[in-house]
Amino acid sequence: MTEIIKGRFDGKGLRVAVVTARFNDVITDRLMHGCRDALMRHGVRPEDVQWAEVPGSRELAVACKSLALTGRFDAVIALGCVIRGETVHFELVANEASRGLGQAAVETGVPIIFGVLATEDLEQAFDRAGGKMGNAGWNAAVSAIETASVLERIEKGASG
Ligand code: INI
Repeated sequence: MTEIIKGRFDGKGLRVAVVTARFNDVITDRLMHGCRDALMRHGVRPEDVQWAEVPGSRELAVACKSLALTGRFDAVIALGCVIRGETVHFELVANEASRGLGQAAVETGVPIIFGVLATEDLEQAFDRAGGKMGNAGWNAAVSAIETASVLERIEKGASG
């Protein structure tokens, strides 16, 4: 029978880097707090987390890739917020962030988690940054822990 390789949600011993974009920091600060809360509650040690900040979401990919290439992290998390109502180049920034982060993950082999909100307006962003739709920073942290665990199991040849 085919076994399914599943991740664990125990973050003890996991080394994580979190890069936050400063643009729309009223939102990204909330994402960062949600992310930190989830990491700590899942057992990641504060001293095992490297925090970094970049100006905007367009800079996330290069910073995340650079951190991933150090070999010091099991997962890297990118946090940002792009709001359509506030920019004519919404698509450019959002697409660039998404494409760049995905490419960086595949190129480095390190999970780079996409915690970038792309919303129509500020209200939708608040909803997803600790409001009625939860906190995308929290979700990104949990995704990082699970994905790092799946990769570890694949590398060890373990399953189940
Ligand atoms: N960066 C964001 O993270 N969100 C945005 O909504 C945004 N807007 O509206 O333009 C934004 N722009 C800045 C961009 O990410 C870069 O920092 C900038 O272009 C310099 O490279």
